[in-house]
Amino acid sequence: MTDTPEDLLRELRNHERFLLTSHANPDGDAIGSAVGLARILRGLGKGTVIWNRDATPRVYEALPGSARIHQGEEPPPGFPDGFDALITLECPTLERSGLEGQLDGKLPILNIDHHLGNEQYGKVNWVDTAAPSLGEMIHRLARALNVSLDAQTATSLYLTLVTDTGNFRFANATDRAFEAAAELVKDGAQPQEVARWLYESQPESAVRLLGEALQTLEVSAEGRVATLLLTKEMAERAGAKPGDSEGLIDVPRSIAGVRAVAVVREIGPGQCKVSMRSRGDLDIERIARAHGGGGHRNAAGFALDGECDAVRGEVARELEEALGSA
Ligand SMILES: [Mn+2]
Repeated sequence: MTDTPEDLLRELRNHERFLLTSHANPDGDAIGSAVGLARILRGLGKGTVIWNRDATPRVYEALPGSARIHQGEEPPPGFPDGFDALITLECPTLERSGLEGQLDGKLPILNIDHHLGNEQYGKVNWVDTAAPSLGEMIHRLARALNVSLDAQTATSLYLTLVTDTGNFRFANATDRAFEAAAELVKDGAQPQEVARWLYESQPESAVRLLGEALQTLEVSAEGRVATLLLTKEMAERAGAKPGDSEGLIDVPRSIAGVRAVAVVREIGPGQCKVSMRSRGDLDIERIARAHGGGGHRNAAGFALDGECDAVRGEVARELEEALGSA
């Protein structure tokens, strides 16, 4: 466990107006960490604004404080002169925040992350790759700053643990994750509330869309590759809204023996978006990169022109090949 660096604590104490931002397509860790840290800093009498380039996914809108997040292509009002420091939350590169090229060195950057390969682009860089979630680091930061957490802040940080550990199922569900969770619950975090937002708040259209998509399930390579299609027509039949396909990819992933999955989504005439997941050391980032996309070893995606069916066939073949050479 890396200690909260003194130079970070000093920067937080010495500045008054913080802009907080996180990465493209923010997840529960990005949202919960930002909302939690903003509340902690406000508790110290600091001014904070949270801005993300991309919108908050619907499931996290229930988190108190998430409505205060500014969102849009343009940085928030007052940028950069109205701030005296920028805090980037789990952005391995500054590009992930969308603020690259707009800073001109005007704001010192405090870079807090738990990802491998962080480029240490900040004035201060606190990167702990063993942290179960960024929110767990923010929890430690609060203690180092001697700030006691109220229930809302605790719930924000608890949310980060639940989402980043897959509800305490992944390899990062370490003793540290459970210890932090226990402390946050003591501080008033509401696990039942968080579970309701994440697992019991689906719109009917999302469940109908799942039903449509499951009709297209194909399994190949002796049960090791599973793929789904999602066409515009299916989305229309389900009455689907943006975000309804969120989490869909976890359904084929739940099949016993499956090593790699893909969801091929039609985004326009003859245009598809491919999302992939894999288990263990099966590297699918390589496949995504070859098609001009990206991601991580076990979660990657790209866009490809072609009819959905043909794209699905090609993706399935590439996943089978990757399995063969893994
Ligand atoms: Mn994270």
